[in-house]
Amino acid sequence: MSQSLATAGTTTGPVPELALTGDLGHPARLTVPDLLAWRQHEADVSFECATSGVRHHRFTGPLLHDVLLGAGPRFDPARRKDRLRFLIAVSGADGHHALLSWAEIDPDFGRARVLLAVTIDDTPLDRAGPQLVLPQDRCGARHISGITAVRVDGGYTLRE
Ligand SMILES: Nc1nc2c(c(=O)[nH]1)N[C@H]1C(S)=C(S)[C@@H](COP(=O)(O)O)O[C@H]1N2
Ligand SMILES: [Mo]
Repeated sequence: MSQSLATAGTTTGPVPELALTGDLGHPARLTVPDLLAWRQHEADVSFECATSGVRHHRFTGPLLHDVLLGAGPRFDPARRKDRLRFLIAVSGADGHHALLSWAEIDPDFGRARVLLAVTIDDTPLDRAGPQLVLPQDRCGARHISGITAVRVDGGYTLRE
C-alpha cells in the first residue's frame, strides 16, 4: 500500500466546516464527521451535466431536513402554513449556490429526500466538505460540492 493511501485519513490541515445560519435558534458549525451523528441515508443517483454528460454517483449522509430541524428553525411546528415562507440557500466554497424552499424538503409537503452527503462513491468527504444531493433532479447543477454555508431565511414576503 502506498504511503499516501495509508495516511490519507490523517492528513493535517484545516477541516472544512459547514455554517448553518439565518433564522435558527441554534446556529451551528458542522464538520463532515459531525454529520455522522444523524441517521444516515443512501442514494444512487444519475444526473445529466450540460458539459460532461450523464454522471452516476452513490452518496450517503443525513437528510438536510433532519439537520436543519436540529438547528431550530424559527417557525411554529404546529402551524404548517408558517413554514411556507422559509427559504434555504446552499453555498459552495467556489460561490456556486442554489435556493430551495423549506416546503420542498418538508415531510408534510414536497418530501424530497435531499441529502447532505458525507461520502461519494464510498469516499469520505471529510476534506472536500459535504455535498448537496437531490436524487430526483434530472440536471446535476444543484449537486453542490464543498458546501460551506446553509442559510435558512424565513423573512421572505411577497410584495405588490
Ligand atoms: N461547488 C460546485 N458544485 C457543483 C458545481 C459547481 O460549479 N460548483 N457544478 C454542478 C454541476 S453543473 C454538475 S453537472 C455537477 C457535476 O458533478 P460531477 O461531474 O462531479 O459528477 O456538479 C455540480 N456541483
Ligand atoms: Mo453541469
